[in-house]
Amino acid sequence: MAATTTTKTTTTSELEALTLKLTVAYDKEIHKEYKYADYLPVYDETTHFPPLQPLKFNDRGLVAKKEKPNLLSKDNKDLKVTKLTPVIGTEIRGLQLSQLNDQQKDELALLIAERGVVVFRDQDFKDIGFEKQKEFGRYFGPLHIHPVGSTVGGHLELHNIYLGADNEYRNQRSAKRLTSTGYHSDVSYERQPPGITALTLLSVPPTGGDTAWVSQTAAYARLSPPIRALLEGLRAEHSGFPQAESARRDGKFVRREPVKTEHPVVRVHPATGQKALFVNPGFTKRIVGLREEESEALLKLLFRHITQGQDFQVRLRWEEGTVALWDNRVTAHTAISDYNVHNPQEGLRHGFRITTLADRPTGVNGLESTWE
Ligand SMILES: O=C(O)CCC(=O)C(=O)O
Ligand SMILES: [Fe+2]
Repeated sequence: MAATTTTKTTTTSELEALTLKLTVAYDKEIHKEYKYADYLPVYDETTHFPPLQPLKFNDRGLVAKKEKPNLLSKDNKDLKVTKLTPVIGTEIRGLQLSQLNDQQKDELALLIAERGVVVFRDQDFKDIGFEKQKEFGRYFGPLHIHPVGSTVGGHLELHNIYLGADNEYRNQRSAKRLTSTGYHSDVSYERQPPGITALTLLSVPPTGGDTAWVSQTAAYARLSPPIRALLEGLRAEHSGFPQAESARRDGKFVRREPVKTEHPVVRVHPATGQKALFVNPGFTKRIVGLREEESEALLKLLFRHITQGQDFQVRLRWEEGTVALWDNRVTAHTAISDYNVHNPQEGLRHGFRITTLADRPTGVNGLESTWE
């Protein structure tokens, strides 16, 4: 892999005014003709961020009308809204995310909370430029900067999604396991973990590379009343340490020191009032206050429930122009890396994620997240 180093200075904001030392994580020669070459992954190897501070969060879904008369307007003759499954996932055609007004975005926030994931087809979103993409995300909450991941150019808030033959780091990591799937809720170890995430693919393989989500609202509702009652009184530890440690081991830069947070195991969504399981195999390490064997057994049960519950999951087949938005408070998701990155016929899968931070989780009877 040719590792090239570039230095880039931007001026629009304090963050962007920082001088970033960027190491590209791809082979420039392979992508010379690629339309979205500016979006290929780079590692910023200089900017170190202090811990995240408490932030004000105002859930846009709280002011939305339940019927969503603006987003799902009867006057829009092009609009086609399809439930992808009865339980989770809605697909929308005939609306451009880039054109939505504030009322429509508020209603969208509520729809995402209700349906877990909302998929927009035929979007121009990938072509509106970095600034408009970030501005769209910021409407829903402050943008998260990933502590270790590769990013897009000088835009640290755009988290890169790329697995190519020229990115051996990712390839080798996934080769260690029987399956590449791993359900998680994005960076759930943060004190105020993400609400809405928008994932845009710029380049979609002809087949494969789907994404799957599980409804944590449905996962919670399926449990028997005594187990629900038990879980409602518990917190679980979510940790960013293994991710940071494995990045360091692989020689990657950690731009924010990892944290551990104890979040309620059952979380109440501020806009819908719905209860959802808030544990995931990606980041949840133990249930607080239980003996080790009890915690292991309970997490094993819940992780199996989440990953095997195909009757409350949805799998998205990406198309050119697809953007998927989900609410990390009520879903977990996994990439499905089933294509051979070493075979050019199987294509390039490349995109970027915009992740918005949300509320400090609140559980049943006001149970709050805590940390040391
Ligand atoms: O690439 C994907 O399908 C999903 C990757 C992912 O976990 C994310 O974007 O948060
Ligand atoms: Fe993710």
